[in-house]
Amino acid sequence: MSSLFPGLTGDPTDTPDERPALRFGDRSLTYAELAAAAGALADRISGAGGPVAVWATPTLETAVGVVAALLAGVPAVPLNPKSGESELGHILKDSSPTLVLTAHGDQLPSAFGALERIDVAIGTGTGTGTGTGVRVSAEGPGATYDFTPETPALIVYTSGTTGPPKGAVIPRRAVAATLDALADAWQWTGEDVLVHGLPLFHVHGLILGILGPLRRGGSVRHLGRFGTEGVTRELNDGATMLFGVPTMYHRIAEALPGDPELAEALGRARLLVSGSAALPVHDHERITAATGQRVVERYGMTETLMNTSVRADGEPRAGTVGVPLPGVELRLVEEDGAPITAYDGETVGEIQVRGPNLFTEYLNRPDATAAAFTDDGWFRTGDMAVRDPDGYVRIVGRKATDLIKSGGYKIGAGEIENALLEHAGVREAAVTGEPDADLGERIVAWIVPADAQSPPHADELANHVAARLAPHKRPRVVRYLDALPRNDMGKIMKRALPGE
Ligand code: MCA
Ligand code: AMP
Repeated sequence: MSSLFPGLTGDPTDTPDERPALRFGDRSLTYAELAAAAGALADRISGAGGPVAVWATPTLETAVGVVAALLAGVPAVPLNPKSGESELGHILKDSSPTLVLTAHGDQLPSAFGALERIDVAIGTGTGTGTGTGVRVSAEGPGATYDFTPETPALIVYTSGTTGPPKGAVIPRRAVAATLDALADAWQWTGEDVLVHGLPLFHVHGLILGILGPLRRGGSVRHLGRFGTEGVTRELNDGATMLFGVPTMYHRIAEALPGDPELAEALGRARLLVSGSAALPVHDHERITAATGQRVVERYGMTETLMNTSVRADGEPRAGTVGVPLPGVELRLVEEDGAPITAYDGETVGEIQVRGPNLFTEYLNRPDATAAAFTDDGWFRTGDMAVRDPDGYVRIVGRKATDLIKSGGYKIGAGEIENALLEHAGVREAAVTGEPDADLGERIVAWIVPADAQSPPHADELANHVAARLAPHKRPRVVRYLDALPRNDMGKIMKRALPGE
């Protein structure tokens, strides 16, 4: 297939490409330096014979490691470096990586056992922009690595309603298709400089936020950690686009009244994009009032990459996720699967999508893969929506009540319940999401303690979940009950929980 990164051929007969590619804090790489570092690593890992794990800290090493895997045609499995023991153990067992890419000095948990580790070497040119020593990369002239458009690019783990996370196998053609469709919708070019502080183990931060600028030949500046000061600084220093989850835009909206410099910097941006969850209309309005800018929303999913977006040249409309991206077929269906033809802003149906942006399968889960698609290849998103007369899609809810979106992370109630039940002080557990102004939804644990006289403390339960799964999956609120409401079949009736 054509190169995923046309600007990264690293042909030594070319003039070294001194344009900036990646910047994390005070460390940066030009295209020539990235080609050198990732090309050398691609050579080392090309014979890996299986996926390579990437310890996905928000660093240059993660970006170089993933690019190297893509150059070599080897699938990358980005890992949350804050993963707890059982989540990490599951992902390593399920994806069977042949080695793990890390940054020098990273401490790896014992779950890695004796797995080979390669520290990503950035090279002496780091941050200096020398651009010398460029070699021919995998996708340049004389490429020797084997891959096709269907070769897996990434395996990204995503939560379901029950059980441990599933690995979504994302082929190279899906990455190319989604990034090119976004380029069309957002008039995204190599002139753009993106700023963000998203984690690098999910689609949003990694595929859109790192691979996106590299595919366009533009650059990205990663904040390491999201904060409004970093956003102000980078937008004042030439950055043109900002990507974030609604929690980040909510924090921006909260900060704006007391921070005129932030308002001015945001006013200067070419495009502000929000995704991963719904951005409340109130936050849209506060940002527009303070900056004159309209935040563009796009809608996607780990399994489908991007499906819709408000276009940069289209009419902005708060509360909608815009129109289907080029190449994406989108339909709404009734409960029985019958397509809805109405564009009336009222008739609610489940969103189903089809197109080159879709994943291939859930790794080792043919049952789950089969259940996710209709017989004629439509992917069932589980998101409920209406369509306005002009085709704008408005998401109104979700089919599964057992999926929680907190801070833009998707979290299955079942995996948290299972972790809570492993605590000796917990007899029964139910997990729900409730509205939260900052996180969108916060995780609430309903607990029947094993001993009513000495129930486990809320912090202890939060730490227990954080250590097993991940800190963002910890309950933010714990409520204690004598018994969980159950129906005649013994099934927990979450809607009957007090306050639900
Ligand atoms: C707190 N911490 C703990 C505990 N409590 N650590 C261990 N045990 C505990 N009990 C630590 C956390 O690890 C974290 O550490 C810090 O305290 C604050 O935690 P938290 O409250 O979770 O963080 P936050 O500041 O509230 O985070 C808000 C956030 C974050 C920055 C918006 O939620 C975030 O990055 N969200 C992005 C999610 C995302 O990218 N989703 C994309 C998937 P430390 O301070 O060291 O961090 S969706 C997707 O990809 C699709 C395709 C799409 O459409 O985009
Ligand atoms: P994930 O599986 O973590 O990739 O999350 C995908 C889910 O995030 C989708 O199925 C939607 O429910 C939600 N989502 C993503 N973008 C948006 C958006 N702009 N508005 C509302 N929900 C969104």
